[in-house]
Amino acid sequence: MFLLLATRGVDAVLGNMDLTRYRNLTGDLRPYWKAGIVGNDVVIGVADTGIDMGHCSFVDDAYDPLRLQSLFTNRSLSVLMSTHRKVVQYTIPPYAQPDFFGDLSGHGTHVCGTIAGAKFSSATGDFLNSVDTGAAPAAKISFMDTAKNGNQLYIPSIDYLLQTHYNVGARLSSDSWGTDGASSVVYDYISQAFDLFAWRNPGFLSMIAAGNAVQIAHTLLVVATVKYKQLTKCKENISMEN
Ligand SMILES: [Ca+2]
Repeated sequence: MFLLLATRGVDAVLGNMDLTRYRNLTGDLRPYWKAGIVGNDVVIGVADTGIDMGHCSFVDDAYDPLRLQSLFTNRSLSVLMSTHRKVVQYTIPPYAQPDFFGDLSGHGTHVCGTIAGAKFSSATGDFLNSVDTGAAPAAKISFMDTAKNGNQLYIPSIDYLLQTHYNVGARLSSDSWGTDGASSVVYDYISQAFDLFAWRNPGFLSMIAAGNAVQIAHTLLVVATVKYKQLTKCKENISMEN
């Protein structure tokens, strides 16, 4: 990637973040954007507490959030939205409760915003470049809503989760959640399931929260004990539903 940036005449910015740079993220400190790498034709699978589909970073006037909510009332469902500017699939697993749709906690909206959230500019027909624009503003999201409220996630089998994303073209997943406590310092069946999916699908990469317990600093817990992944940082707790 850095070689690619260099060949396009762009200096990659690695570290040295200070307050001045932090407050000027829309300047020249977006080397990937400057190189034209903004997530075009990329779908990223995410499982989390939900997405506020009326949020300015995700809303699409052709898809009324209230109508979407009515579709999900009292049932699990996968809604494909191939022309939605940001979310190509919103799905709720079979075991879900009636009120899974949406995001009361804000965690999932925050995560998806960091990844690919982008306000739409009707003037330019493109995304707005602002401090709250996600890392890949042209990318789209395949989303699995795994929480009815709060931050407790009910994750299905990992194979079901990742295959659901894979089926709509995702070759990346972002999973900003994990288990908690000392007993999670293991390579367990959840981590193994991520690796098994990667082994079966060599072009697929999962990006996983690196640690999920502030009381055990500098420690990788499930699911960050996966062997084939890229680590990020976030906090969310799960239980497994099969
Ligand atoms: Ca939800």
